[in-house]
Amino acid sequence: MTEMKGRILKGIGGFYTIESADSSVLLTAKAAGIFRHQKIKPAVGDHVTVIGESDSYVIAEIEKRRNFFVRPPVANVDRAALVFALAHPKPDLLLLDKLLIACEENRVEAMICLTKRDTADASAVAEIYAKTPYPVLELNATSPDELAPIAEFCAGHTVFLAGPSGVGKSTLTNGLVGQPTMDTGSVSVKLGRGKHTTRHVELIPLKNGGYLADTPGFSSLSPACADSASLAGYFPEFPLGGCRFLDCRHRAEPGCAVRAAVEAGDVSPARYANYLTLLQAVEARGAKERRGGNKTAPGKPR
Ligand SMILES: Nc1nc2c(ncn2[C@@H]2O[C@H](COP(=O)(O)OP(=O)(O)O)[C@@H](O)[C@H]2O)c(=O)[nH]1
Ligand SMILES: [Mg+2]
Ligand SMILES: [Zn+2]
Repeated sequence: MTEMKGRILKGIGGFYTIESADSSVLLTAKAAGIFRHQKIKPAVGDHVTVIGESDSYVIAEIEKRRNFFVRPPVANVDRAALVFALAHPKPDLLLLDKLLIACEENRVEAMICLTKRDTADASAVAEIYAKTPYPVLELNATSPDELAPIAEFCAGHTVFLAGPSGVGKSTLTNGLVGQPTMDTGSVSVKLGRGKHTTRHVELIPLKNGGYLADTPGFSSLSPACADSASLAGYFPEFPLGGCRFLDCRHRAEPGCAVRAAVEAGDVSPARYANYLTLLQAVEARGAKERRGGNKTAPGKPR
């Protein structure tokens, strides 16, 4: 009877590929029956304890997750490179800010990776993020010489690349892992989407240690940003706590420190504008939920 601590790299049809903590052993295990009763499903990225004999290993324990992404299911991601092209396609900075919020919510350390620098100037986008804590990298993703900083950011971590299609995610993946694993550039005409549309996810070992979660895109990353009060907290460069009103939403309230910071040039007007757009969306969603809530409680006295 052996007992081994390791990590799930892959799971297909109820069989999980588990790498031992020292990376010396790879084995296949099934989930212990108890998880089914508890409605817990092991996920790629889980840190687990495996017990058993050769031929019949069982996942007996799953460690508490740092975070969990649903589509595709992957646990314990700690870093993400948010990949946006400077041109072709032109960068959607509202989407970038949404992904940054999702990273903040899930305690994933984000870096901004601006590709296609060989075709467009990066200074305008770089300036918008200069006052944020996020590292910004500008590069030509097709040039292997330029991958060192992103490789360093990923090394030793569990990472994913997120961003729209056509920005260079597959190109970067191929540069970061040992051998080519992803189709690049080719969009299947029949399907109208990238070829890499498989719903299963796998942790691919990186050249310099760590893993890349081979996720197809960013759909798993829609931010929850629960309510309008917490939204500003996901903009780390906003000076919170300095506003006159405790419940300031940083719109037109007098004595707002965030607006003052925008005027002083310490917060980018573009980030602030995206904050206002998202604030409105969160409030609209909140109002809709409240209306829905009333409908489901018809007997409630007024
Ligand atoms: N000129 C240039 N082309 C790039 C760059 N990054 C990616 N590409 C090209 O853009 C196309 C889409 O890249 P791909 O990696 O498939 O994007 P994905 O959809 O995000 O996976 C391919 O033809 C790449 O060769 C870059 O930095 N500069
Ligand atoms: Mg791709
Ligand atoms: Zn304020």
